[in-house]
Amino acid sequence: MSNFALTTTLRSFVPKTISTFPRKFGTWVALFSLKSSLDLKLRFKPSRLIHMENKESSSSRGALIVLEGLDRCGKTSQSGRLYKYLDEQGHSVESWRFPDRNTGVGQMISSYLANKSQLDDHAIHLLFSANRWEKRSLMEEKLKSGTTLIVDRYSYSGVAFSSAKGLDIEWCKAPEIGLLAPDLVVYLDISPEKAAERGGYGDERYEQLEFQKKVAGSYLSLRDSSWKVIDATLSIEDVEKKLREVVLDCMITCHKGKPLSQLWPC
Ligand code: NYM
Ligand code: MG
Repeated sequence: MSNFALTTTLRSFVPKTISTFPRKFGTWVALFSLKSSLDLKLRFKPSRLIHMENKESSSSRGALIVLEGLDRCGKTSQSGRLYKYLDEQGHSVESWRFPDRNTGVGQMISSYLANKSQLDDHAIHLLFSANRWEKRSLMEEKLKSGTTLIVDRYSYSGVAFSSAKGLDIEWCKAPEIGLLAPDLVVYLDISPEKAAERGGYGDERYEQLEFQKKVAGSYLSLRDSSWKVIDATLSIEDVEKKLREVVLDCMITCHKGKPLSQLWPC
């Protein structure tokens, strides 16, 4: 593509009202050239199987990127590295995680995970869900204002961990209905045995091999073809590289106006 054609194409992606246009424009040029150097083609695949009711009108926005996986799969390190990279590239990006232990609900969850309090399995499931609901409107605001969110665990953790305890999977999904659907779910794939070898588990509830095996099974039944699965046993750098590729792809689609949608997959 000639420089002129590339410039014209990019201009049509960038709202004229963005006051940071020159910086953003440079960023997107960098992003596109990085992508072409990776020889990646834009993929305009249909949205994953998600109810599309309450569709938002198309406008440029940030991407909702979710990282999922077993405990010790490397999600938290990779979220941090991805955040740093995107931030340095000049993107508006934030790093989030669930549970968000800073809220009142989050503190109840934290105390439960630390075995300092006991709760019925259904009750703690609903608290995890409430913890996402209390951040929902802020999440929507950030995305619409153009900020990309990298989220370490989301609804899939909620369903995978609770259903691994034996709760009905449809019951587990129900309180998540209406939360924002991720634009990308990346699953960092590692066997429960290999994850357990990684410096051992901490003292938190759920950090036990037998339970993690059940969680791995639950994740498997939740996965659909839209998930990007990355081998989490590769080197940190290789995982990071693969992660960047799928994330940049997704960010472009959202920047071009992919509508926001809601959980849950049909
Ligand atoms: N967890 C996390 C759940 O059981 N349900 C949820 O909805 C979420 C978001 O909390 N073992 C579990 C998974 C983890 C634990 O998360 C704490 P982390 O990412 O290890 O701090
Ligand atoms: Mg953990």
